[in-house]
Amino acid sequence: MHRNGPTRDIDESELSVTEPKKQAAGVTAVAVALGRAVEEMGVVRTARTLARVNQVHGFDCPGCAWPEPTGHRRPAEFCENGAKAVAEEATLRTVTPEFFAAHSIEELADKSGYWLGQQGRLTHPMVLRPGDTHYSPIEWTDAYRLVAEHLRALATPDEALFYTSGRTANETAFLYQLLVRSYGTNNLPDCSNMCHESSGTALTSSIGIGKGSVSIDDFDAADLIIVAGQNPGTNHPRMLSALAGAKAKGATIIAVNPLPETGLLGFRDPQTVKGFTSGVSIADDFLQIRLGGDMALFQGLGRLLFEAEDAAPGTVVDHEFVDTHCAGFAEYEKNTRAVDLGTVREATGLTDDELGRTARLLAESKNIIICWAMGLTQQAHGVATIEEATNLLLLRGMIGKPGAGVCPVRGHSNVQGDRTMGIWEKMPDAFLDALDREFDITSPREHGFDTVNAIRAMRAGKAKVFVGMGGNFVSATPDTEVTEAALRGCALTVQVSTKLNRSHVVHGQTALILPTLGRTDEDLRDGVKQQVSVEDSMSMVHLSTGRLKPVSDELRSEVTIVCELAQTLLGADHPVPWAQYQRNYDKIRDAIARVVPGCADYNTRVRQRNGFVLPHPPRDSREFRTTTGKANFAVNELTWTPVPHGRLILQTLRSHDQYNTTIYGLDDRYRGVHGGRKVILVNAEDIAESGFTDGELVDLISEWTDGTERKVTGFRIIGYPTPRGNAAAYYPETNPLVPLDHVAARSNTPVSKAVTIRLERHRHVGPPS
Ligand SMILES: Nc1nc2c(c(=O)[nH]1)N[C@H]1C(S)=C(S)[C@@H](COP(=O)(O)OP(=O)(O)OC[C@H]3O[C@@H](n4cnc5c(=O)[nH]c(N)nc54)[C@H](O)[C@@H]3O)O[C@H]1N2
Ligand SMILES: Nc1nc2c(c(=O)[nH]1)N[C@H]1C(S)=C(S)[C@@H](COP(=O)(O)OP(=O)(O)OC[C@H]3O[C@@H](n4cnc5c(=O)[nH]c(N)nc54)[C@H](O)[C@@H]3O)O[C@H]1N2
Ligand SMILES: [Mo]
Repeated sequence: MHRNGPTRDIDESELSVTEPKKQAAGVTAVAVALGRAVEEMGVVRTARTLARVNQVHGFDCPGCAWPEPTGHRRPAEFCENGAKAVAEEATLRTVTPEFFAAHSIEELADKSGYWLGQQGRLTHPMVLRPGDTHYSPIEWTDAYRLVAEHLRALATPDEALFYTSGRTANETAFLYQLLVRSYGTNNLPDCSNMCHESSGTALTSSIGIGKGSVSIDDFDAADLIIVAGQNPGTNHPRMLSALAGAKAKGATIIAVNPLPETGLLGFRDPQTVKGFTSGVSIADDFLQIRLGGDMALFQGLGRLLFEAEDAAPGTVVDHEFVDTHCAGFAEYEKNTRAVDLGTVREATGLTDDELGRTARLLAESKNIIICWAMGLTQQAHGVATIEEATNLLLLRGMIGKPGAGVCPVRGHSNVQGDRTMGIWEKMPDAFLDALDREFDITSPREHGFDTVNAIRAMRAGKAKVFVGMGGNFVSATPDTEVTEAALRGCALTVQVSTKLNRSHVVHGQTALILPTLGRTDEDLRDGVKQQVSVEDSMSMVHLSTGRLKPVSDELRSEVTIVCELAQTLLGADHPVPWAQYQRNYDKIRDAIARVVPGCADYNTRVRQRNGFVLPHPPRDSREFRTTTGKANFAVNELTWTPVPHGRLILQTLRSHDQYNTTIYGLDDRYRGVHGGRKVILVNAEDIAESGFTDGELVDLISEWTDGTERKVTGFRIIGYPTPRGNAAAYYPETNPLVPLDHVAARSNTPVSKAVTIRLERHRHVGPPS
């Protein structure tokens, strides 16, 4: 039943461009999803698998973190991109020891991430020893021993790094951080450092908890929903159904984005009969903002709200909420009233009319939700931007009541749960105290390295062992050349993975690939089916059960890998009952219940029909556990992203046919880019002004404040309706352009959405093709 992956790699000369689509989803989406699924796993496995996505007794879709509806679940509670995520994992294509024997590392290092991923599921633990040209098979026990030897040889545990990507389930995450802290370090960088860290930082400071305050039902009660810096049509397609539902109940929806993203502007719900034939326009208004202009927008809107309050006192500012629950209002008011609207227009590119009508809606709406994703977080002033959005909601009393609140829309399906379970380089002492009490260990208290600092540490030779629990560190991180050199400097790199990726071919002196079960795979221990649990973007925790027969008997669950490594590394007399946990995941959940706040009675509650919702003090009782004990109005100096003369500001984003560094295919259907990925979308007037022609090949050179430059070559320039001076290109191809030190203030998140670049005509070098 096994299949081989495609042999052909991407040929960028086959790239073609069509008009961007006006509507998302609909019949095409269903057809594309089924086509991909059948291609990867055949008809029977497709039918068996897709019917189980996001169902009560099924598995959690590994696509995104958007919640499932709590009431009636439709038979197909998935979307085109969820189906692609499932097909990618449930594929019958395999990467076997024979594959590794046939392909040297040198050869694999020349392949695209797309080609690597398309080869299929990893089937055996593999090792690459110093001097080897090919990976070769290794026994699991030998692999653990090798890792333990390297870890024991370090001068201090702080020379090791333990990365996590957000697919890891709660049970694994809890045990993994327990292993890492038992070993003796807090070096737990994760994908969240590159993702919603800015949201967590801002919200913790403003409302005392780094999570969103709305639940899925709040969408039905909202009358204004702002979606800023997010492309749900591609990255959270099921959110479109929630938005369409809110709209049907009378909500107004405003999209704030530099790009006219198809899903936001038009949507055909593939899950309703009507949606097959006719679509709705999701956004009632589209504010085409300049990259990095959102902080100016929110401050400008704040000023207009104060003016509206002056015109009709007592109708705009929720004085009762502000007086009872907030701190810092007077200073916020003073600062905000002084905001210069001319600067706001320049920073945002928006007109007085656009600002005025948005302010009016904010002043008049009874229930307001603000949603956001990477367009806000991956900015140098991302934390302050999110604080300013939160300020508006506080001013209007919009936290802790139905139909209103902050909604950071998470990325990876369990990235929020991983944090709840302790995957964080600076977990609060209270959590560590509880961990130590439960297990009779002594967790280190000194904070560890986040993702950017982990790269710096490897570069400086201060970190020598890298362990990745999922993810694709090399391709996901900024400044590719720097990061690759940093990893190559390690003594050992270990990747616990489902699929082949670039992090396996850019490696330390010794490298290990440990193949693991995915969300869809059946996980049997002593003949008993094990389940794992996850938390969605709205703090709902529920079970996930894989049912597919794994593609190889050699695969081990992430829990097993952590427990077996722990026993080898920490010895048989270690106080944590690793052997028990590995056999019965209920035992892990019992420990979680005793250690993790809000998880009491975990085993029982997680088995309820829709699981359970974790406590959120601002949402539940308008309680704000901040430094002041109140919700804090933040005061920030207005920061934005001007375009230097003759330069462009580049954002690096996702196509419709990828999951982060996993490239499903070469079809960014909604934006009209097909057959290739090396494109840069530029305003047609900027193309004309700079003397290029549409379709020409260019090199992109990024410029950093220290005078250094970085370059990627051979990108096709395409005229696209993005604001003047603002360009867009796909991640991860453009990661080499993002300087490692270009990080957001306070969250240390790489600024992937604002890189200053110039374009140069591409000169073909090398042999003619
Ligand atoms: N199919 C699929 N689903 C996914 C993913 C995937 O790769 N594929 N990734 C998952 C992950 S980990 C995450 S974090 C999420 C990511 O979800 P998104 O944040 O939607 O992902 P991006 O493609 O980075 O899109 C950023 C959006 O912000 C806009 N934007 C960029 N800069 C600015 C700005 O300065 N201001 C404003 N207002 N808008 C701006 C861009 O035009 C774009 O629409 O999706 C998750 N879901
Ligand atoms: N320039 C730029 N860079 C970015 C971003 C951007 O917008 N622009 N976005 C950032 C964001 S938001 C994020 S979240 C990061 C993503 O960073 P990562 O989470 O590190 O990257 P992914 O591409 O999601 O990881 C894919 C790999 O995970 C492995 N995998 C998949 N499922 C499983 C599983 O169940 N278990 C295990 N053990 N492994 C599994 C597979 O081997 C696969 O190759 O990238 C960040 N980097
Ligand atoms: Mo993310």
